[in-house]
Amino acid sequence: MKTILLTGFEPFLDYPVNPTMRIAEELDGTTVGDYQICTRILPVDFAKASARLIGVIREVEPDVTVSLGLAAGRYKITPERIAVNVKDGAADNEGHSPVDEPIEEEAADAYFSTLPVRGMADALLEAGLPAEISNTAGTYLCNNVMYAGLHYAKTEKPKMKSGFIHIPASHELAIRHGKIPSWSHGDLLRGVRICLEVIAGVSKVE
Ligand code: PCA
Repeated sequence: MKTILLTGFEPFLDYPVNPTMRIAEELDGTTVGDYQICTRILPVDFAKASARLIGVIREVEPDVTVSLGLAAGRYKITPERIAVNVKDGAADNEGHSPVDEPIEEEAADAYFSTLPVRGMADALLEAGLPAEISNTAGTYLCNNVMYAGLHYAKTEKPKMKSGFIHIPASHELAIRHGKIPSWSHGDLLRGVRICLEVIAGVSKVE
């Protein structure tokens, strides 16, 4: 059986719940087609998140790495097309806020996702879930982890596919936050499963 490593993130900034955590927890150990899903939660910490991801990739040896992140304020599930070699953003959970720093010195400016971003967006729409490809994962931790996974694949593990999917807030988070659009946990979970089915080649939508 092949393996998909699925990562979520811990809560951060003024988001006391990260819906990616519950999704990762519920999908851990499940199967999609020929793939076993193995999940981990990453820290919102510029100094540790990439190294944690690479450590887990070395441990799990996945065929595919899919990272999930919360994009609070977005209305759709958005597979990310591109990761850029920039760290810049609000304070992480350790209080660090880098300004205009490269993630990797002397490395590619950007990497394209090697996940089927168009297929995932189309399958979500076909299933009645709002979705579109996003052309920016920002410059915060989500972009950082996406870049790290793709850089590792490019330099060390060329057969591994890798990429990132941003999801909207859950109702649970929206109630606590007060000012962001949200989806039910059930729809978020269904959406992520549909993306995994496209990756696994078992999506009913062609
Ligand atoms: N979203 C943030 C970091 C953690 C998360 O879930 C981001 O979009 O960068």
